[in-house]
Formats: sequence, structure tokens, C-alpha cells
Amino acid sequence: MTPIESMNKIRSREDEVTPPHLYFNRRAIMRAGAVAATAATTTAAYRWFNPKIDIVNEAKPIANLKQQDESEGTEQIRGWQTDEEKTPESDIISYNNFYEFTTDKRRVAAVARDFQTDGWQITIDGLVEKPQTFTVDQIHSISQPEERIYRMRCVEAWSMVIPWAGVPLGRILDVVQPLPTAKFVAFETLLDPERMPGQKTNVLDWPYVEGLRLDEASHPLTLLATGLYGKQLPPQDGAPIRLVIPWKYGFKGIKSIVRITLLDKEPPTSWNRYAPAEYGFYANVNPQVDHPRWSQATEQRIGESGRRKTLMFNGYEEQVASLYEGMDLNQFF
Ligand SMILES: Nc1nc2c(c(=O)[nH]1)N[C@H]1C(S)=C(S)[C@@H](COP(=O)(O)O)O[C@H]1N2
Ligand SMILES: [Mo]
Repeated sequence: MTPIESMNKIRSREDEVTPPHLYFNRRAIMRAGAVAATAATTTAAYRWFNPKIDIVNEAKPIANLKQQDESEGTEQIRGWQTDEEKTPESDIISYNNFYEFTTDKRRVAAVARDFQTDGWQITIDGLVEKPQTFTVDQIHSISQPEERIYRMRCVEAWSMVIPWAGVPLGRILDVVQPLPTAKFVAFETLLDPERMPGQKTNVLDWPYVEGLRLDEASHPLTLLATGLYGKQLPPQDGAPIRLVIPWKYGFKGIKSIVRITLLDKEPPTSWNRYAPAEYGFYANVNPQVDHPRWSQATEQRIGESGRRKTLMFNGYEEQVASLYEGMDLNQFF
């Protein structure tokens, strides 16, 4: 283990038990009479000088969160959890892509800190029997929120393991009842440049939009996430509700969703519009299909030192490959 790795380990363990402000006080007292060069002292110094670790998610716990049943590894087989080490919460909430706030990954949390999501509503309309508008509480009452520990692979070749909390999107679609003509699902982020200052720039066309085929959207792995590490999503991770599709590149996981519309044709998607030669509609993780400007064969797991091999469908091949039978996977990037 490298020093950084062991530091990360200690850091994540202590994050679980002590809020940072208390931790600093306790450490300060200990340091007064302490012997230097212990791992704990190194960690305290690291924390002291590295501002990113001041970021804490102070949101409320997700009420009534269902933990997965680990008996006989069933949940592993379903892909709902993994043996791989979870990325520390402090990393998940301080290294983000959310262009509505800033394109600087390490500053999203600070810029988004005061993003107000009270009274948030999400409308589902289009080709459905019963169009409807939901609050996050109503989403939770349709299906008990569950914990899902998924790998997350960004198209930029970094990855994390994130314990999400959320509700399978398919359960919500069952309530609105897609019409037989519905084949695709379009998603839209909030458009409000006053609350999302990045929308005053033209790095992307706003609002951010994404899409799935209806069968992808209804797949049991596809999650409408409302939390991580058992607490409500912090703004930087897409509060109060975002999409998670673990076998696709991270940009498909659209954040802060206000509208979901069922359609009979493929909807436009933000990154495909921006650079059609670089980002496709499907965007399934595929180590054999390189991005035009870099390889997708390996990835940097945040908190690890070496690189690891990227897995086909991000390791969910068994669960999702049948969705793409007969398609040329090298073409549908
Ligand atoms: N609305 C919106 N959703 C978004 C993005 C964005 O810029 N805006 N970035 C995407 C990208 S590229 C990634 S990798 C993931 C990052 O999610 P995380 O910050 O919670 O890890 O969010 C995705 N969803
Ligand atoms: Mo990404």
C-alpha cells in the first residue's frame, strides 16, 4: 500500500465516526502532547492542509432505506452490490462533473453549496396513460428506497464505487403506464441560470438533456437516485434526484432532473449534440472502443494509485448484454 492509499483508508474510516469539526478539535488536543510520525498524525496534517476534505454532506438520512440482503451473494449476482472497496464519501462529494455550476471538478461542491431544492417536483409526461408530477417523498412512497453499490465510470477514464440510495426507475414508470407507442425516455435537468450559474455560459446547450431506450430505462439496475452513503444527495451530486445507469458512461447519469418524457423516437442528448463524433446515444462502457482522443481500455479508480482494466459494460455484462443482442457494439458507442 502506498502512503496515499493508507492515508485514504484511515481518512475514510475516521470520516465514518467523527464529524470533521469535532475531529479537528480532538486531533488538536492530541497533537499537543503527541508523538510525531504516526499514521494518525500524518492524516491529521493532511486533512489540515488539504481544503477539499472540509466538504461534508450534512443532509438528512434517507428515511426507511432498505439495505440489500447479502445472503448467498444474490445481490452480487444481480449487480446490486460489489466486493470492491467503496470510494470514500469525501472523494465522491468533492470531485464532480456538473457543468451547470462549474467545469472545475474540485470546485463544484463549493459553487453548488447553497443550491435550493425545497419543493422540488419531477413531471413525467409524453406517451403515458397517466402523466403525473411527483415530489421526492412521493417517489419514495411508490417504492421503498434501496441501497445500490455501483461502479461509476466516467468517459474521461476515472471511476468510483458509490453506495447510492434510490428507487428503480421502472417502478415509477409502472405508475404512469407507458403507452405501447412509447419506445424512448427523455430526461431534462432544471433550467435556472440564477440558481445554476454555469448556465450563464455556453459550454453546453441548456438545459442538459439525456435519453434511454424504454427497455434500458425499465432495467432493474437503472436507478433514480436520491441519496448516497445513506444521506440525501448533496447539490454537487445532483440533488435532489438524478439518474444512475451503472453500465453506461457517467455522462448518461443526468442530475437534478425536473422532467421525464416518453417518446416514440430517440431524443437528443447533450454530449452527443456537443460532439457527435465523440459521444454516442448508447454510451455503454466498452474497453474496446476508444474515445477518439484517448484509450478506454483502463481507468483511474479515485483513491487508488495504479490503473485498472475497464470492464465490458462496466462489469454488468451478465445483467445487460441481452439488451443489445444483434447490435454492433463497436458502432453503437
Ligand atoms: N445535469 C448534469 N448532469 C450530469 C453532468 C452535468 O454536467 N450536468 N455531468 C455528468 C458526468 S460527465 C458525470 S461523470 C456524472 C458525475 O457524477 P458525480 O459528480 O455525482 O460523480 O454526472 C453526469 N451528469
Ligand atoms: Mo463524465
